[in-house]
Amino acid sequence: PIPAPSPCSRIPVCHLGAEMSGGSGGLGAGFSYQKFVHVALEQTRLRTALAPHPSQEKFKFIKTNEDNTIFNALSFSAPKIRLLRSLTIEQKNSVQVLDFAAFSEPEYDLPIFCANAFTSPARSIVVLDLNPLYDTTEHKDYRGKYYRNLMPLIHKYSELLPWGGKITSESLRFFSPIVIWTILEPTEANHQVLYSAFMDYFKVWLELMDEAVQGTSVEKIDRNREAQHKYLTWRAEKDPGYPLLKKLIGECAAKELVREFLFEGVDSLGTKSFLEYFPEYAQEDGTVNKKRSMVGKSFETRPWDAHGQFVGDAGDG
Ligand code: BLA
Repeated sequence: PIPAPSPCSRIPVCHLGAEMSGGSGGLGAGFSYQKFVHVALEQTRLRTALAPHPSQEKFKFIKTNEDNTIFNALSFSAPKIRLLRSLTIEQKNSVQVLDFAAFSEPEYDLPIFCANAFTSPARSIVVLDLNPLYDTTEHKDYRGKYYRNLMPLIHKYSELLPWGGKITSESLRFFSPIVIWTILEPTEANHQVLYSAFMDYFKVWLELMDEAVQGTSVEKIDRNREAQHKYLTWRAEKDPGYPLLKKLIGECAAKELVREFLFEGVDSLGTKSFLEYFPEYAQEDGTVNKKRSMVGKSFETRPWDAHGQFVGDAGDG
């Protein structure tokens, strides 16, 4: 399909000229997330046939406010995979960003692969997870199905990628017991560990995808679709990366990138609004509260035990 004309001047509708080079190599804070994406796509192609997703065309070339900033946006679909997309942002000698996610077709209740890293010369802020489609505290069967066997992954990395401290409380329901939430010094050694964890987690997701069997009942498929839509709705509205995107490409393009690329499906998989899913954010005039969190930050320490059982915030008593 031909992408719809964009009202945003920073997202060119017609692409002339040569394609920008993909791997810009080790830039910025000393390294690049391009290799993560490259190897993940290679691994995916060993198992399935990736086809370009329609959203890719429109977002391949994004103009930024700053000359030293390179955006790379790729998106695909495949059998069982509704959307696999990645965005990297590279700023010479400063910021490096990775946002890599994979969403299954609603016929499957697969977790959502989620790898987010924001690296500045000061630190790397990282979330790596197989985000559950269903809250694992409420849905013990879902936790058993996908996470019981994966708990060793958390032991493998808990020392080198320790819990990052207090976090937006609302985020927790989108995280699984094997989430890696960490803040690191942006050293080469830490980058290597992160790469290793990223590949381990992504290979696990690919394995789950391979084994996934299609849900049979319409109700189950509808439920999966709505759960994915709720997740997309949350992230399209409250993702912590948005202010930076807005700064780099402007509000109009940032909004399109979020709704039509990063969280594509938010406008098609369901019709419920943000406030229908998250009424606690409603303001008196009916608009969405711009605060990221209504509850505030909590969970000083990892709130799951070794078995993936939610134990909450020890610090809050
Ligand atoms: C910070 N990013 C954060 C934090 C989290 C995440 C948990 C710490 C602050 C907080 O507690 O909210 C990531 N939160 C997530 C993810 C989910 C979630 C992945 O709920 C999924 C459900 N980060 C990015 C991208 C950019 C980015 C693409 O993933 C930039 C384009 C930037 N993240 C970024 C910045 C901060 C941050 C600048 C620090 C500033 C802040 O805390 O707001």
